[in-house]
Amino acid sequence: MAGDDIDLLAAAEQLGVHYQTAYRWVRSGELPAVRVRGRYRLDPDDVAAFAERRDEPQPPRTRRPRGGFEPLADRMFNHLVAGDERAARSAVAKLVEDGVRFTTVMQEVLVPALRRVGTEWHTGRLPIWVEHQASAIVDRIIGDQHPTPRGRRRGTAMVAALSGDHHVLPTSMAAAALREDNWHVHHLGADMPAEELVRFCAEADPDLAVLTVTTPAVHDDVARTAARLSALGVRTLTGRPGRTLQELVDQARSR
Ligand code: B12
Repeated sequence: MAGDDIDLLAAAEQLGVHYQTAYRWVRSGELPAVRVRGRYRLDPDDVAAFAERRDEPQPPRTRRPRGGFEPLADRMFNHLVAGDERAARSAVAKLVEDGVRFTTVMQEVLVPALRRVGTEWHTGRLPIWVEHQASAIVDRIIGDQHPTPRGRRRGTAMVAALSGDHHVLPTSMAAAALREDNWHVHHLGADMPAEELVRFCAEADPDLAVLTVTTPAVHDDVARTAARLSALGVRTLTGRPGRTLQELVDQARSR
């Protein structure tokens, strides 16, 4: 190593991370370092190369379970209906640990299970409290799995549903999918007054606005708000029931 090597603190500063984070990377062997008299020394070129590698957006992982997702979605439905939060959470955690993207888990496991809950509730086979409990469990699962990808952000996005639409889960899923695809996301949730949403975008100037729609009653408001956001120069995407999170991610990427 050349004489201008640096210590771990300087490397952490160069990488813009906490000392402990840099230490963890050194210990795991991801960040090259040598020990001199009990202290780590690093080559600044190695640190710069490491920073560059981290900045590259990660290729999406595409693992699928051997038996496909359908049986997993059925089991998830059963866990949600039984209120078995531990089983629901650990089923999702296991898939993510096995390398399935969380966006895929949401779309292929949580969405079909929720749809089935909706159908059974609508036809009177399930009481409303089961639907409420199932929604609360899914809400916490999305919180558990809050994606924090590495690398450069693609841009800033705002995700919300307008006043009159109380379905917050599709907005949480859209926010999580965009986060997993390296967007910095402002998640404003559901039932958001159009006026406030437009004001937020005027001030925060996001690269992308995503309006999620689940209740048909808000369609006209959504169209009007999308037009106002576009007039502000904010690219706006509108989602509908049945549209997928992968479609959202693809549309967000294409300019
Ligand atoms: C949970 C739930 C509720 C909960 C919501 C709680 C919460 N924390 O979110 C509560 C109890 C509040 C609720 C209330 C109501 N609900 Co509700 N609800 C549901 C349920 C079971 C799940 C909703 C959900 O999360 N869906 C998300 C899913 C599963 O996927 P998705 O809709 O395809 O959404 C995808 C897209 O939006 C995509 N996406 C998001 N953003 C973007 C952006 C882009 C650009 C793209 C491409 C994609 C995209 O992401 C999602 C996942 O892929 C559904 C069942 C269902 N089929 O969805 C009923 C359902 C939506 N509800 C329904 C109804 C009728 C109501 C009520 C009117 C009931 C009532 N009489 O009060 C109220 C309306 C309240 C209101 N004003 O909004 C109906 C709607 C029917 C219709 N077409 O009008 C459904 C379909 C149930 C049914 N089968 O009848 N509901």
